[in-house]
Amino acid sequence: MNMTKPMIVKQTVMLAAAAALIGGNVVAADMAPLPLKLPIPAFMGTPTDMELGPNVEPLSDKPRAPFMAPQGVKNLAAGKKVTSSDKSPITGSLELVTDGDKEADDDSFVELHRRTQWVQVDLGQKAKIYAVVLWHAHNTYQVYHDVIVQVSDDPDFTTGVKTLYNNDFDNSSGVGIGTDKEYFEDYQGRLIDAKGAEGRYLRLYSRGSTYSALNRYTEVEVWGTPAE
Ligand SMILES: [Ca+2]
Ligand SMILES: [Ca+2]
Repeated sequence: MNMTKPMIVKQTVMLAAAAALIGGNVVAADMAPLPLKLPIPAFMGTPTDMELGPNVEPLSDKPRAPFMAPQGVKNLAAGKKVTSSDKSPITGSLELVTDGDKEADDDSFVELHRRTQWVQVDLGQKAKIYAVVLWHAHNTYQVYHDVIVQVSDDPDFTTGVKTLYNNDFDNSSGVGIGTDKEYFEDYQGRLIDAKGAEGRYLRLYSRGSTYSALNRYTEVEVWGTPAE
């Protein structure tokens, strides 16, 4: 113990010049926690009995750790144009996906038909993306199926497609098998690490939830910087 102590002190001093300690983690000085504005939690407590597959992430009662991204990143999806596989949503309109309203209210989401559907956000230009944050619906406990998030420069997603997230473990949506976890919706949304992937268009798939066969989208945020 006594022998290792001086070494740790030395490392800390060296790192202090180019880094900060945030949430117990050493972080480069040009990084900062993503400035997310979260909606009001709509429910508390534990889920009622629900039949869940083996692919569901256990519920956590802790808030999500801050996500570190380069300073100055913005939500590039704000107010941007949204298109969809569903040309006539059941309720709401596609603009609701990027209008900034993430609350769990009945007029805050667009509701698409059953089976696999997608929404697509056009960022307007190519961007370097660090995080995608997605709220389907957080009015009650539920797990969405076949959550797939892809980025491309091709609006038709036929070429240059990068998959950022895919939890369609049985390929029921036909986009390919994914190994990511299913998860419970909540007010924090799902934050997906995009690791600096580049592209202009984001496409987000789903195939109903444990609550409903329909597909709700409350908000999509795409945090990044315009690409050079
Ligand atoms: Ca919204
Ligand atoms: Ca599936």
